[in-house]
Amino acid sequence: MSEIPKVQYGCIFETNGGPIEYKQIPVPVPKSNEILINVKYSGVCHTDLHAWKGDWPLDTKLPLVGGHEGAGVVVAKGDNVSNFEIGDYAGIKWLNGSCMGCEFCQQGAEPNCAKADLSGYTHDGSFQQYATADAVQAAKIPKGTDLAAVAPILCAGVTVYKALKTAMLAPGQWVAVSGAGGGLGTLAIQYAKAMGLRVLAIDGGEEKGLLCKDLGAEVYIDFTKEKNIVKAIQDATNGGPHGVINVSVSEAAISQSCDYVRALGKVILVGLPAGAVCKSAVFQQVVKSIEIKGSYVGNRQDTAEALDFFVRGLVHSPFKVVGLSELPHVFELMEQGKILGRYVLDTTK
Ligand code: 8ID
Ligand code: ZN
Ligand code: ZN
Repeated sequence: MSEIPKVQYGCIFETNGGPIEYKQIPVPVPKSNEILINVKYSGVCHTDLHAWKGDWPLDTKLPLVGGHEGAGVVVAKGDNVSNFEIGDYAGIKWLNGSCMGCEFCQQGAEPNCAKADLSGYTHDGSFQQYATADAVQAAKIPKGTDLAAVAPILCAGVTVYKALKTAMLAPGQWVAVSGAGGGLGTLAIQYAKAMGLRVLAIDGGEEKGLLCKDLGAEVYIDFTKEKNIVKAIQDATNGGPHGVINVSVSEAAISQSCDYVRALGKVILVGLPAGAVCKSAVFQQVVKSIEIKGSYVGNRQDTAEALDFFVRGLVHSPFKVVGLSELPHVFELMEQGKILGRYVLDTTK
């Protein structure tokens, strides 16, 4: 066993929207129920940007180390941990831990637990070289897995896989992915295809269009160019998609999905633009009998299933690796909508 240092490099901020400092910070000590993971790579999710800005109606801890798509190796564990051994590969997810005793935890809906502890939000996350995770919720990653490539599966992959399950669509039906060129969207296209669905992708710009098509979307709608988005989507899908996975960070795009979805269709809300409201015309909603459902990450079973698709080579996040110290730059690009797929941080740089 390699020795665990007392200090490490991490990205930390003291105030929401304040400077993000890449500096030496203490290595956390795992509690009795926790494992200590030497994080090798961490994806950067748009949620990390929301956490830094503090634009959601839920307080973050401060100071905070963000990050919740961490993939690494177990280097220490608390006395009560029996499901991980030193040397195992483990993943840090958004849901770091939960009470395991409330009505939601009891039915496997741990993300909905009122006491949910969130990585990179209420619990220091994966933008550091060593991070702690509740062993019950930490993801099991098979040994030999490419840790950079698997990182985006831990939030983006699990989330879109769960959203597609929530939509309960049948093979051969159309699903629209709104925000298809981003971290969640690029994986949603591939999970949808692997589940036998036909994919219409919506995002902005030619580069994202080429990427979406490359990943398996049959149709691409460029929201920055298309004048009548509702008509274009309904025409391309012969009456509207049977389901919509909303992963954009746009209130307008979310409300619009209630307009173009097919009768009896499912509108799934995943993206969380600050202060947004989903507007659906009651007349249309009733006459078309559409469903609007929220979907929030996934539970342990969803995680295992989403990882299985990755391990079998069915889904692969288009990602770019940069050093952990580059996090502020990655946030800038993300804010401008310039990221194709995901950025993954190498914690050694
Ligand atoms: O459990 C959950 N519900 C969950 C889990 C993980 C992430 C929710 N999220 C939320 C994040 O907090 C964020 O609000 O999902 C949203 C998307 O996360 P992401 O995929 O990590 O973000 P991104 O990589 O920046 O991709 C967003 C894409 O949306 C496009 C952008 O161009 C970008 O490619 N987009 C935007 I902004 N406006 C659009 C529009 N009007 C649009 N695409 C189509 N139409
Ligand atoms: Zn996330
Ligand atoms: Zn609970």
